[in-house]
Amino acid sequence: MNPADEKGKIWMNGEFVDWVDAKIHVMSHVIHYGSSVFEGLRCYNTANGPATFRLMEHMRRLHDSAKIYRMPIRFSQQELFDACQETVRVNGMKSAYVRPIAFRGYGSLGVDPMTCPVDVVIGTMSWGKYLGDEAINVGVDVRVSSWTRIAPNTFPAMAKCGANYMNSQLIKMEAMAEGYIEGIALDANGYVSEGSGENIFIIRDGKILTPPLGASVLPGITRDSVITLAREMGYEVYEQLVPRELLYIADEVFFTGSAAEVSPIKSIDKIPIGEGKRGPITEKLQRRFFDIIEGKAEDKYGWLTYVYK
Ligand code: PPE
Repeated sequence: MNPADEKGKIWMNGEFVDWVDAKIHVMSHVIHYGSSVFEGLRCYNTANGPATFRLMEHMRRLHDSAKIYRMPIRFSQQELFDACQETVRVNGMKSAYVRPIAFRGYGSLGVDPMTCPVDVVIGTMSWGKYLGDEAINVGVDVRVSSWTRIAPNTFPAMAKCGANYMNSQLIKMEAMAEGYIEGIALDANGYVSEGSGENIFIIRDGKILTPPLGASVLPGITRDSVITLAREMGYEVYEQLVPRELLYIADEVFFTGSAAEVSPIKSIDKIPIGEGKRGPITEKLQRRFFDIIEGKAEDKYGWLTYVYK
């Protein structure tokens, strides 16, 4: 954690508490069983002031994740939306990574969570480039993971649940232990799924492909943004199953995510992708995406919510 962040406040169940005091009991359900649902989004310091990106969509997905896990959240999407904005304001941040999380708290142990309270917390922190400083311009080297993504009817991939990230950690740690920045997981049928914390896009012959929701992917909000922008720019975009080998013969491949933004992939399993550097369509999509989040282009979809106005 950044020491400056630790001087700030955390929103806990409707009240602000000092960062250092924002604690839960070690016997809380979430610690033992991974029973949390969470979000991650960025607040950008745009040319017109700090603004959160697609905040309502993130609050909707938080509620969706909670619903899948029968977890009652006592704050509406609008209340959580307002609380996120307020947390950025209270901490006086210009840019931030915002992390709302709902979890089964302290009550009883045992798998049945129903007697535990559902607590909701929002923290803000500074977070630089997710895949390293060079990732955005140069691209990253990744491998296909030996770990399969969570399979259908095991963990619901559409829910952003804390426990899903045990699978993500296996993917990430294996990749890093072998000198790669990230891993790409295949789904239970061997088709391309996603990264440990990113969706993936593949470009060949000018057409843009991304795995469908049925391939055990998180319905990424950046994924949706890139699909929207790519179609607006005249590209054909298909949500379709992607065989592993298509990765190697793609012209361009990139990751998307709130933390990763739009990050090009320059090699997979040591095979160079295209010319082994960021490709031209990826660069155009990045430019369009960054122009919006930097406040340089018109926000025609209403994706930004200004924090201090
Ligand atoms: N897939 C996974 C598994 C995932 O965790 C993320 C976000 C995405 C796709 C992209 O979703 P979206 O952010 O809505 O575009 N990963 C978050 C957490 C990463 C972390 O290390 O923590 C994020 O990017 O905030």
